[in-house]
Amino acid sequence: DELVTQMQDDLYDGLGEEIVDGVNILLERGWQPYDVLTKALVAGMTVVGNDFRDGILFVPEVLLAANAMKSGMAILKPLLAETGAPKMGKMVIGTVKGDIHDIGKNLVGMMLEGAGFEVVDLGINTAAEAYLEALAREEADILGMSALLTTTMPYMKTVIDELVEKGRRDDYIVLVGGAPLNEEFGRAIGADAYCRDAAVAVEIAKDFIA
Ligand code: B1M
Repeated sequence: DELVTQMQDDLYDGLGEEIVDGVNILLERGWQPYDVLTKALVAGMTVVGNDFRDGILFVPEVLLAANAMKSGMAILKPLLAETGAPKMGKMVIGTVKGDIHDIGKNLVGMMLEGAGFEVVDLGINTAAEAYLEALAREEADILGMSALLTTTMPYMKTVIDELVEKGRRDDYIVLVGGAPLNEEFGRAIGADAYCRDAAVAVEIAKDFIA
């Protein structure tokens, strides 16, 4: 599809208004919000990520691309959330301390809301105390943590260890995700599950709650 290719280019160039237009056009053409999200926005961000890795793009450009992506996600959010699905449970989610990547986390939150979960988003750079405090205050069922850096993913273990130490580990289902993680890492740090993407996170959360 030409428009999808164009949108991926626009995302690469950090053109927020064009992304908003593209999202609206695809929706008018009858695309499902989830397809717009994955096939246009997430796929476009993958291209950005590759060129960032290869030293072709730098932080300022990637930041523009991320902001353009967020403009598109803002349109999709209410569409993904308005499903009238029965209430499933409550998740506290946040990106771990030292890490400011939030697009994947936001996406997971959006999809979970769409599936009927209540989501309390602690934002980025979240310290263990903040997770523990929010889990108790919100009487949450699930803890979700996101990390995009190899240097911040070990912090997930810090949070889980803290839960263990306080005797609260078994009170919550702990789900983790983020590009550098894998299933083995999830097991090693004592999480209940590693979630490859937002759709998988929804399926796993549902399985645990059911
Ligand atoms: Co950063 N960055 N970045 N960055 N950045 C990566 C992660 C990197 C892989 C790029 C690269 O080199 N190829 C690299 C990490 C390398 C490593 O650790 N080995 C990197 C780096 C190095 C950095 C800086 C250190 C760069 C610098 O300053 N020199 C710096 C760090 C800042 C910090 O956090 N302290 C930095 C900064 C930034 C920006 C600010 C410019 C921007 C973030 C903007 C924002 O988020 N608001 C940015 C971006 C955009 C990226 C890439 C290009 C894209 C990330 C993204 O949004 N992907 C990224 C490249 C990449 O990932 N390949 C990169 C789209 C998103 C939908 O996918 O986040 O994977 P993702 O989420 C998925 C799944 O992983 C999963 O579901 C999501 C949806 O399907 N998931 C979960 C994620 N979290 C989950 C939680 C769950 C469940 C599933 O809980 C239950």
